Amino acid sequence: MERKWWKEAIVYQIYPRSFKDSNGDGIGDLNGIRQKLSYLKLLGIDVIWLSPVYQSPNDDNGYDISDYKKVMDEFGTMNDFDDLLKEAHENGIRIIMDLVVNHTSDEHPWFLESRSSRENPYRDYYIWREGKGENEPPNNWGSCFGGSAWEKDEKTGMYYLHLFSPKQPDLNWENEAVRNEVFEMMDWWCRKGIDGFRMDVISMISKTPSLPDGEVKEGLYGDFSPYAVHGPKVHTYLKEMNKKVLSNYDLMTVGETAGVTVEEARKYAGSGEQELNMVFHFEHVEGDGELRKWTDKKPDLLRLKRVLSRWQEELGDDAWNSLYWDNHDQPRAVSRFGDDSSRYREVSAKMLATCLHMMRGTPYIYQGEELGMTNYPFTELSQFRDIESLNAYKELIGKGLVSHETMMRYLRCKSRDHARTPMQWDDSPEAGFTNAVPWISVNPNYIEINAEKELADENSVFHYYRKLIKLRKNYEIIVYGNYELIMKEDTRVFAYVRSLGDERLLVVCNFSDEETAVSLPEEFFREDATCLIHNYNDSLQQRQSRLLPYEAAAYYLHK
Ligand code: TEU
Ligand code: CA
Repeated sequence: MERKWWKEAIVYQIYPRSFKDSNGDGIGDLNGIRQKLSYLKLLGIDVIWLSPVYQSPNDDNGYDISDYKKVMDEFGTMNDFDDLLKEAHENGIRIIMDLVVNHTSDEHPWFLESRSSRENPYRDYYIWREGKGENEPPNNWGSCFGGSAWEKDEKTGMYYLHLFSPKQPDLNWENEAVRNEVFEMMDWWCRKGIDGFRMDVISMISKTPSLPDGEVKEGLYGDFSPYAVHGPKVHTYLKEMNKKVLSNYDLMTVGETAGVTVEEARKYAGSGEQELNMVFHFEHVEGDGELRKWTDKKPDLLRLKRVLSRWQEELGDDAWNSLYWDNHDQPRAVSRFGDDSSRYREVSAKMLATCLHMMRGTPYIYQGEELGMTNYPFTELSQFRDIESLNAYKELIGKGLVSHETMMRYLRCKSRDHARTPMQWDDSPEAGFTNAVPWISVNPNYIEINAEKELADENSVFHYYRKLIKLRKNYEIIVYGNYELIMKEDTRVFAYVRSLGDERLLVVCNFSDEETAVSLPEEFFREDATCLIHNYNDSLQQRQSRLLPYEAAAYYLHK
């Protein structure tokens, strides 16, 4: 398999709004990130993925961009950005930018022009259609954030498409001028010296031009995905982007491709395709909902094993995988897949980290995950900031589909805001994130869970992540080895074997809070095998037949 730096890298995602406030306005910013570069260096990561820092009215926290070449005032200036990039590079850390080009903000000058008249030269930059009837949108599609995916614009009496909020109109990629604007903008950032892109909902940029009605589920709106996800020209556009921009630089590119299957991923990220380096799939974090994404059930381990193993085994040598539990759209991993009780929080956070970081692919750590940060104990609707959570509450309650109590339980489990509460740096007021009132509340458990405390404790979750990162740097098998799931039907234990040449690696993770009997392959418990990492710090005997609650370990053998 071909060696590449981005296959060997560990990525750390920063959600700037919630990372570190340097100027006391309660909002994280670029200089805050700069102050914490030494922390990231200590952790050992190679790449920062920066969630959007561009000028934005913040309807969706920066995923609605009104100027791609300006920094959001709240985050600082372009000079601050340049300084951050320079200092990161001096520390051996690369930065990849979030590229949000399925849509812009409705306050982007292109859209202001576009909506101003039917004849405006920018009209075709967006997707405008006549309504079906007087007050009936062009089709029945629902938007990801609730309501119709169409907004009627009174000025010209036509509708524009927005797969997300009405303040995020979709760009018309059919229009060559749009593509050229986007490519020129990307090139401008590349010339600045950035190291790549994470491409927001890039699987949705091409729509079936006839925009047919979608199947109606739950009696609300039609499903646009057959016509707008992996649409007819998505690969044509990405090949064009690759040719015109990406191939001219040494970049890392990862596509956010909701709804992607293994077969489809090979097209986006196959080495011969000249499109992207890798994609994010969502199979392990989606599909568990009772009402759309909403649920309060724990994920099913058998399904999780099946899904992650399929991606490990079937993507093959030709395409590359992204590994993640968490991002800014997901609840906290330890609360969701592990156990955030005080008894098991640390050990289960380490178990999850072991399970993911010993797999093949490029691992992503979401800010705070390396501390074992947990979900927030939300009790009131007024505590939420996220447009998705607030809209879902309004819509689902409004339509009588769910009660207030049930919806609050769902939000307590799955709201995107769990990921967005401030980084917990120390035990001073507001967790050292800010000396003002933060834009969203700090999790009250910051006295117990914070970076300062974990840095001082060599058995902390933080130092465990450091160790995992070092192992990946020292053992090729972790990056490039083959993967095989063992104990397939076990409902508590996730175990797999990696192999590369004469080397073998056994990874075993107990996902349950009970001691569990196992029967692990003999060879890993011979004298010449070593235990590379273990999440219980008392000097346990290497155990072939019993696992403690949430126990995890990796055993290595060189024949
Ligand atoms: O998310 C894309 C996406 O598919 C979301 O609908 C995601 O599934 C949802 O947030 C999960 O609840 C990207 C960004 O990551 C997200 O933050 C943005 O809100 C969205 O695109 C629009 O830009
Ligand atoms: Ca600030």
